[in-house]
Amino acid sequence: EGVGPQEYTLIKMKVLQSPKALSSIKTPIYMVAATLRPETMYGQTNCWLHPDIKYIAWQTTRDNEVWISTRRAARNMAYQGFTAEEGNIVVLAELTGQELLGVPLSAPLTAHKIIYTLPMLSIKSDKGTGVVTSVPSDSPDDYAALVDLQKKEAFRQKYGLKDEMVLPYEPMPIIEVPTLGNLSAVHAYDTLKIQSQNDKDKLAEAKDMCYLKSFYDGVMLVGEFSGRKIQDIKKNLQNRLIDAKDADIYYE
Ligand code: A2H
Repeated sequence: EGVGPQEYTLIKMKVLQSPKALSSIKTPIYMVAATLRPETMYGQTNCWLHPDIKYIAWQTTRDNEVWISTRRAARNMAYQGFTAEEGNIVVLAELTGQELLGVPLSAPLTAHKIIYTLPMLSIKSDKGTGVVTSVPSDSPDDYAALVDLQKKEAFRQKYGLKDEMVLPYEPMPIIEVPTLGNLSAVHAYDTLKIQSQNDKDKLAEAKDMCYLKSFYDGVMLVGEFSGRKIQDIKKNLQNRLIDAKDADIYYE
């Protein structure tokens, strides 16, 4: 990790139907995912939460919206102008990721009208917001976790997920990466014969294979910046998302 603070793009994913624990909240609720790759949002297929991590729903000053993140991230955001009183979070509910699974969301740029919150076991509680947006075409971690859920009915059942929340969602080609093709994460997963999201060493290798190459040589295949290099359009795309109130910037 570098010396300075890390800048994340916060992607806002609107809760379309509140889980019971949040039914008293009448203002719009968003899951906020921290990403380094806003240009991949065209390929979102779901949102990851860790079943055992605690999340809070808290009041922001952004159009009265309620956001869901870890308490740690909310505390940081309270010093970045997201709350009425600096340093103070107004907590409306606290719940585990498990209680928030299977929730339908609407997310920016993806072709899917509805995506669902699903469990991922490698999420860290001390990074970003604890909410991760899933782009299985370009992230080996995301692809491995999605395949695990698709292959194992028992895994879906354990978390009370319906098949239609998981099975129809396949990686979509959004970025062409030289030598890795248009589904770079799938290519790496297959080449390295990764078995599951627990295959830590091979997943680290897969990420080495994909990330730098995608960032420096990747070319957009979809959307407004189709045909352009990722590194040239990343900031533009981030600004578009922010202007549309679909995203914000968060530092930690
Ligand atoms: B990235 P860094 Cl397509 N636990 O977004 C585990 N992983 C987390 C996390 C947490 N608490 N918070 C964020 N992340 C993921 C997209 C993406 C990402 C693609 C390709 C690479 C990539 C879609 N998932 O990250 O440790 C998020 O996944 C490459 C590292 O701060 C976030 O960006 O460097 C990235 O890890 C932040 O990781």
